[in-house]
Amino acid sequence: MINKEVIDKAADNIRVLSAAMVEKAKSGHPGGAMGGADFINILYSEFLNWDPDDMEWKNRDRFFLDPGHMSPMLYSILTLTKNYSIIDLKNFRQWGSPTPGHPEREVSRGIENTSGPLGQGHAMAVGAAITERFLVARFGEWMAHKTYAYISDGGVQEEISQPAGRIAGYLGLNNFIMFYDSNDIQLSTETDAVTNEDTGKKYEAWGWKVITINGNNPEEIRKALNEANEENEKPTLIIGKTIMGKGALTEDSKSFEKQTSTHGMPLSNAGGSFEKTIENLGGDPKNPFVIFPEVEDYYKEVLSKKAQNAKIKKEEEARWASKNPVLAEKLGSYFSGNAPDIDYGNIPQKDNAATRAASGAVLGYLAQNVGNMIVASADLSNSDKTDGFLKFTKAFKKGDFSGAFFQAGVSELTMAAIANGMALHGGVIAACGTFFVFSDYMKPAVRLAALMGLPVKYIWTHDAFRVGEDGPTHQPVEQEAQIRLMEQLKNHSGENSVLVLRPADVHETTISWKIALENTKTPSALLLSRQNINNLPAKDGTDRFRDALDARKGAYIIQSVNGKPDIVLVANGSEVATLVQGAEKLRAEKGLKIQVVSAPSEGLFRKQAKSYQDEVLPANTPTLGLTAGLPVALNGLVGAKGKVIGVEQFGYSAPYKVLDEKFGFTPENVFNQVEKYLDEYDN
Ligand SMILES: Cc1ncc(C[n+]2csc(CCOP(=O)(O)OP(=O)(O)O)c2C)c(N)n1
Repeated sequence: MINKEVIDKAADNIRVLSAAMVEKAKSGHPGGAMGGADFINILYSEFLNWDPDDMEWKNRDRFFLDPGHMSPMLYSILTLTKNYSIIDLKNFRQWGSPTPGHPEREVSRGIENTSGPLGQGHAMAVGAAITERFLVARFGEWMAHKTYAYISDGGVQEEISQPAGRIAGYLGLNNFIMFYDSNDIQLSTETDAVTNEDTGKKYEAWGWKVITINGNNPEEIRKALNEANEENEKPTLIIGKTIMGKGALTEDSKSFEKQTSTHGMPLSNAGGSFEKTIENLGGDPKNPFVIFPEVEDYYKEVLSKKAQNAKIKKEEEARWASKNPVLAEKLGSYFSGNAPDIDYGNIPQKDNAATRAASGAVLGYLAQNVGNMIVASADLSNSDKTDGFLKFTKAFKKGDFSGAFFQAGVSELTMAAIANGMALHGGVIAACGTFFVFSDYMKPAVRLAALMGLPVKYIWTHDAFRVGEDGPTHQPVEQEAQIRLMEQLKNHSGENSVLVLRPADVHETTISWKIALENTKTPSALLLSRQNINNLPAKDGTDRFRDALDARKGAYIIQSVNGKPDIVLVANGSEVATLVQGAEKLRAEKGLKIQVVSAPSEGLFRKQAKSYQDEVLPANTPTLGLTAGLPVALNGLVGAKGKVIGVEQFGYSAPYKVLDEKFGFTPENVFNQVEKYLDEYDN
């Protein structure tokens, strides 16, 4: 029988620590953390399965926090579980501390996901829950585990919650349990200033089981979690009505609960009394950073039970592994995070095809040769050519996760956040596709993938105005420059936070997929053409695939000259083929010595030796770039005296060949522009 008193004491301890952290840091969010303490305490002590001695244990239950501003609650519970120290709590929000304002993924300490941008945390959890089902379908129920998410009013209001709720309900993710901390207070107002929806009914309509409880009552929490754990058809939403700032008092010992001001500032700044509150919660205002002795003892017991349970589960795994050595090895390789071993030269490509079609061909090969890849599309699989993958598998369905395709529906941001959750869960390679122009809808999740260093693959097709008649709404112009900014932004390991590849023909597309799959440290983006592109010429006329392997250096010479070139022409994607044609004419009619360069990734190129960079883009040589995007996308490559021909306005609706003419993306215009530029350069 669990001692009720110690349970309440532990929750109060979380409140004391949370309030104290924020007070000491002079910034942060105490109110929500204090209200959620009862739930988090019951979840961690009685339900969540993990191995305190092996935090990265692949079969652990996952806990995803959505409102990252409630980090004090998470750090406090993870201090009771010995993943953080009191010193870490005292250094909350300080330079170099492991306790940043919003949690940053650190699995070894129990932080599954970076959170802060509201809504994404629980959508990532949906991705983890899907992944668990995917793996269970392949390796067996012995590796089943639960995924828990914690959401708040802000997350429920965010747009992303709609498809996340729809998808979890549609797929019948009964392994997914979400607690909604419903305290009726948000940042600047109470919730009734912005909403009167019946959230429970909304989730029920999506196919969820919904349980409403007093979220500060341990017995009700326990009962709801038990029910949710027994549910075998649907995801469960536990709506916990909680009290913001539970236990807070004013200077004259009146209640200071349910105050909007406690959302985002220290209690004393918010109008309450830190000292009175700490006393009220059983702490010592002069020394609040303390784990109460009985709570310490209690959590010691909790941890030993967790370790014991994990041991039993691991023994079960060992029995399974000894009976299924081949599967066990496969499972190990899936969780290694290593790139799959693929013979890329064996992937058949049709000459002169669109790079999206070439990507589809690669995906078809991967579907048959990589057992742990999940590909998604936001209702564009036949256009973004992720159907190349789908042809060899099937889409996930409620109760059937034996396929490997995720039909996300029209919900790009959610798809990207779910892909993040898949990568966070581990054991799979996640890829997702849509039109490049709609990468704008995905950006917040791409940014988190970049920050967390998740190797998600983005398949962005229809990469330029050549989508044609669909017009400017569908014609990316500034998108390449935007995503290439992320190539320049370093992650906390000092790497380019995103790898961006815009291949120039079908063979470079195969190689770009190779580079993307071998990039296991950051997200990779493939920018792919809608229209056909002529294969680039092979250097000695024999093996273009072999030449394209040089794409690994980010930029490489397609056509070289003896001695110093008169001009270097540089581009990526389909513009390289246009340069090659223009160069032909210039050589024939002007006798110029022209070096043509394909530069699928400036980020990769800048990592090469200086001597290589100088060879590809020699200094003091006229250099002209051609891009179907904003010129800034190539400015860094052409250098100070270089020139870029690009697109500087939104597109127009017309057949793409007409647009090529109108915008000057023709060999003739390359010819004219080079002449003009060389005149300017010399003068
Ligand atoms: C996408 C996004 N928009 C805005 C914010 C800023 N923000 C942080 S918390 C919050 C209000 C949410 O309140 P709630 O989720 O109810 O948390 P509580 O007040 O209960 O702590 C807002 C607008 C954010 N973190 N993320």
